[in-house]
Amino acid sequence: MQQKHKTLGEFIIENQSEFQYSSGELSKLINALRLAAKVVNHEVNKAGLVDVLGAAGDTNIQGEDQQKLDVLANEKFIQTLSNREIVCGIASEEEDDFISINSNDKNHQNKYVVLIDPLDGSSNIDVNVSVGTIFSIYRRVTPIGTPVTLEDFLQPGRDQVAAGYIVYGTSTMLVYTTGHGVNGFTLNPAIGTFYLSHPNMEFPVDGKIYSVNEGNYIHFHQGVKDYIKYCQQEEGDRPYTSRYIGSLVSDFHRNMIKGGIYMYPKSSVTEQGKLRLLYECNPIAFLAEQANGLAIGGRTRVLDIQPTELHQRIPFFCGSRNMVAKLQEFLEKYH
Ligand code: P6P
Repeated sequence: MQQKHKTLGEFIIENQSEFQYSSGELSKLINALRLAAKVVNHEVNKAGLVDVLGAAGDTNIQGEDQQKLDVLANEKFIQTLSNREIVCGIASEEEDDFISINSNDKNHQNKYVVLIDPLDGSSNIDVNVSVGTIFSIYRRVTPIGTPVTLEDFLQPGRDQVAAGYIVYGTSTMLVYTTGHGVNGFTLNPAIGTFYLSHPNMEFPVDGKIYSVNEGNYIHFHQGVKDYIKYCQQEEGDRPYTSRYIGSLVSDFHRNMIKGGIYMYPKSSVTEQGKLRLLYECNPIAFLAEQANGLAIGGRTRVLDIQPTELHQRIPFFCGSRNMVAKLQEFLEKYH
């Protein structure tokens, strides 16, 4: 069968051997995320009917409580993952603490934990701009059969077994890696099937797009300011184009296809940065490196950062290899 017409289900089965030591659980886990993505996609796509369905907090025309979409997305992903007893723990941007999934069957040997940002950029929903779900999967490090601990979640990004995102854009795509490259699947909403539309996704080594909220410019580190000015100078293939959607998944997805760099620096306002290490930066960094790009948290490789807190924030820069390397030159000047 041609690569491009393969469904996500067929792709998972064909690549089962990639999931080292997995007895099919990781495949079941990716399948569960696929199901939850379709449910959330349905809700996101009808969000524009708020006047008809009622805004969050109201009761909709069916008399149901209308939930905020990020709360609903959180519930759908947690429910889907918990019901199938394929994970032993879940951490979410929407949950203060991690959730331990106590399996009923004592012999059940769940060995994976999932960390998730159920609906990143959800403030864009009200203005009909694309949003995304980001997920990160690890093998637990504490003994199988015992309740998970914080240690199972505070693992460096280099130990992820899989990571990916769903982007709810002009079309809905699921993009993920298990450490063997990055593959993108587009949903055919008419039949609810994801098809392999972007095999072996890779960042162009160079790019001409920079993505940053320039409204924060005055608060940035001098090295970041100098790099932004470098992007704007008229020389060689510059000035570059500025594109910033305000949705990490969307900016990252576009830059991976076209080439570019995404930056969320720390600043005098956000002293640690804004993005969360565990369920935003680590999964996106894993994808970036698997797509021949780079991801740094300033002077360090994101995937080498040892997490200390569930919701910790870091400065985040990722994208085309040569663009991130050039930024690093500017950052090094001031250390
Ligand atoms: P700002 C969305 O809230 C998010 O976490 C990312 O998806 C996005 O890139 C960034 O924050 C936008 O933040 O401060 O520029 O509005």
